[in-house]
Amino acid sequence: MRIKRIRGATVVLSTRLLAALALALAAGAALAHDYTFGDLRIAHPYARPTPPGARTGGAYFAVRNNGTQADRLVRVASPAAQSVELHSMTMDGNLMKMRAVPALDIPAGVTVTLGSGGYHVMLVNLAHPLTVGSNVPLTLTFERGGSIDVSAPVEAPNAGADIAHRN
Ligand SMILES: [Cu+2]
Repeated sequence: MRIKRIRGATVVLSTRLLAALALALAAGAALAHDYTFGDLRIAHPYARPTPPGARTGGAYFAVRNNGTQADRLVRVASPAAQSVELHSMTMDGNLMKMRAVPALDIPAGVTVTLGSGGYHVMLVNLAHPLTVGSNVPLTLTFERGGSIDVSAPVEAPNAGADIAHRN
């Protein structure tokens, strides 16, 4: 909880609002890609372009759990790839290790961001390369919250800083 004084008036900014603002800033101009369903909010899904011949690609988003009970992301599906896996990435000395995780915990009141901390959606055996401007449909399934279809635009790595970006 942070309290700010403006001209004698006390403005109380809730931690939830601050988190939302932080998320909004992180997501930049791509806020239009938000999906709210039940207690969950999916912010700024995106995928990265892949070079020709690449078999795998990565997709990312943030999940906010506004509820009072923990949830879990248990499955991601996409017609863009033969299979879709949830991965964590950790450093083992100088070695980057990716491993499949069966589910991703989304605690109550918490935003879990794929892309930071090493979590990502791995698209395995892509149907075709992911090109900037195309969209990757993803179906996210949560243990409590159920399933939602989102569209992840393929964005170049610097697109987050591009204020003119819109889809
Ligand atoms: Cu991976």
